[in-house]
Amino acid sequence: MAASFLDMQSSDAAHHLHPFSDNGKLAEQGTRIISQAKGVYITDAEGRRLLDGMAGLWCVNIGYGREELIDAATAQLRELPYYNSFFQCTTPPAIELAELIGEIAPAHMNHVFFTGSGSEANDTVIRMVRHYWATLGHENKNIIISRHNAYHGSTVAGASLSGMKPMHAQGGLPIPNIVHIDQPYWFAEGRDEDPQEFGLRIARELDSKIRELGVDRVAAFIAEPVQGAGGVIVPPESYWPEIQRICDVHGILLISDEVICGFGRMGQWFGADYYGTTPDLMPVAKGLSSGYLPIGGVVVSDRVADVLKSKGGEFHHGFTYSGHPVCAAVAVANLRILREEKIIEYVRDEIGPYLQSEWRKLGDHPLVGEARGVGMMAALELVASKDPLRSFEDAAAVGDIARDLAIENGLVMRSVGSKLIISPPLVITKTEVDELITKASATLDAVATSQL
Ligand code: PXG
Repeated sequence: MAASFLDMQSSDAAHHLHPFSDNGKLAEQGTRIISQAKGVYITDAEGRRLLDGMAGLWCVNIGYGREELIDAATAQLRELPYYNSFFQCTTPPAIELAELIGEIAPAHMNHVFFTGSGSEANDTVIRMVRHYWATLGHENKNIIISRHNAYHGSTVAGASLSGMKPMHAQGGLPIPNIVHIDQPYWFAEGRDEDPQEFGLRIARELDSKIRELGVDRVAAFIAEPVQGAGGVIVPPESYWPEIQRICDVHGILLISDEVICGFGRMGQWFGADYYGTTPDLMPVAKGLSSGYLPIGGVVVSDRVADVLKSKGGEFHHGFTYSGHPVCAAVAVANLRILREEKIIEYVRDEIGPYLQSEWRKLGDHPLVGEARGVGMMAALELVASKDPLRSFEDAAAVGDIARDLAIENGLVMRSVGSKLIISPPLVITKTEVDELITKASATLDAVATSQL
């Protein structure tokens, strides 16, 4: 017989250390045990059904329960559950997936290096970028510029590229030669300025930083098209073209971290397509397999791949699960669904615009300082007062209260400080969006009457 909910909870508290959690506190509070899911809904072990406004963790792009992915995994498990892509070997699903990614990626990107996750993808990015410049005879061109409040993963390399102070404080990060500049977060850091002017000014910090460090030292700039974990921070329109121009002028590599924005979330295959940039490298994960199995990778431009292949020699890097055949087979099935069911177009033309227009209406609520978003990701800035604009003193506490009230209302949202954010499955229907908005609105009312 299945263990009871309370038995499972206490067993979890006794043995399981959770990511990004205060595990002492969590053991006292008890975890929510999610046991089933279908479409855009998850069900917990107490039988409560919740609309999953976060698509798991920004990843279940095609929704839960797609038989095609289950069939692809079981067929591949029977045929060949594992083999590696080292030592002159490869497997049919890894070949097929690499080819498919080449087809959907921007025209100048035709290679992929597989990893198990987005963090491993960004570890790969650091090593590949440095190897690229060293191969060209520029050993000292090894500084990577990133941004404050960026999220690029949680390994030593990923956390170093990330711009999150609490992460750096644990374990003596960042590693050397990673430098951070400001983020294009207009609501929090630029409200006194015209948004487009602000976007340009922040982008030009990249230029100043390159000049300060010396172009012979700077290898690359890395950024998420839209910052996800930082709080769905959508840059002003002026930002990305200026970043691209600066990277081009100095000839440094542009890395577009597509772990969240990739595979349709912005109504294009990649965030780079949305903003019209031409990255040299794109770390990917999450939506690549819709989270059904762990797989990530780095999509590599011809500029970089040609150097690596023609004169890079052996790249001393790789993972046991690079190109794992079962994960790759599931990713192939996922990409076929995204393509054949025209889900990217659905986000671009129908459900994205609908979600955004309904979400903007939440901006009328007295607690909401800004309602923003793009495609299938959106944020609410909760404020103590709108006029004059005043933030909450304990931002994290407000966010946590709001998130818990959302769950009581049957909706999963994520809180980032005093922001409430969503990133639902791309296949969500208009009726389900209406339900999401109604529940988010009821949550705001409940927050307003709670003991803040
Ligand atoms: N880059 C970006 C842009 C990400 O969002 C990673 C890299 C790392 O991927 P892996 O697969 O190693 O987790 C991410 C991951 C959150 C949250 O709370 C976001 C992520 C991961 C965990 C939590 O919003 N993004």
